[in-house]
Amino acid sequence: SGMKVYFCGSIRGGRDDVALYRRIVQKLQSYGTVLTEHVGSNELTDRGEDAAAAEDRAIHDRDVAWLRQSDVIVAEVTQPSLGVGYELGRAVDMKKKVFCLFRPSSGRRLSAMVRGADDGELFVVRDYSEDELENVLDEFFKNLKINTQID
Ligand code: 6K6
Repeated sequence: SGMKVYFCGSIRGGRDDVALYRRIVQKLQSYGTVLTEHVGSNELTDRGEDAAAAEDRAIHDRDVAWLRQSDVIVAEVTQPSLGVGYELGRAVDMKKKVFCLFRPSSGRRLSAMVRGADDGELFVVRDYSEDELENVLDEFFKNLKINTQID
């Protein structure tokens, strides 16, 4: 499959959900190439210490280039992250297909700027619980293949 998937999840916003990000990345790899595997990496902390010498500018520029190359953006938005919010805004501007996953069981309320961006087509927000994760992704990618010619 030649589909390029860009996955967004919190890094400096906090790594509470990293185990879930790993699960998402693993599932996404069954649909295509995941450009941002590191978001699900256990070695990466919220200080981003794995960046070592990598400058923030280099991270930003590479991620924006990957966003541009991607066919679809999947974001886990339960843990608030400025970087993820920024990526979603850039993705909307690029008219990319965006799928946001939010867990109401967190007790949080998703930002109106993300929830309110849902247009039922290019930008979709899906509330889910952890046990539904794989099914929710399967359903989304099944419809994506029907509605677009990406495979
Ligand atoms: C480089 C190599 C491994 O780790 C690093 C350092 N940090 C980042 N590397 C790659 N992408 C990053 C890094 N920091 C943020 N991002 C992007 O922003 C990711 O694609 C995430 O979806 C998002 C997280 O933003 P913050 O604000 O929570 O850090």
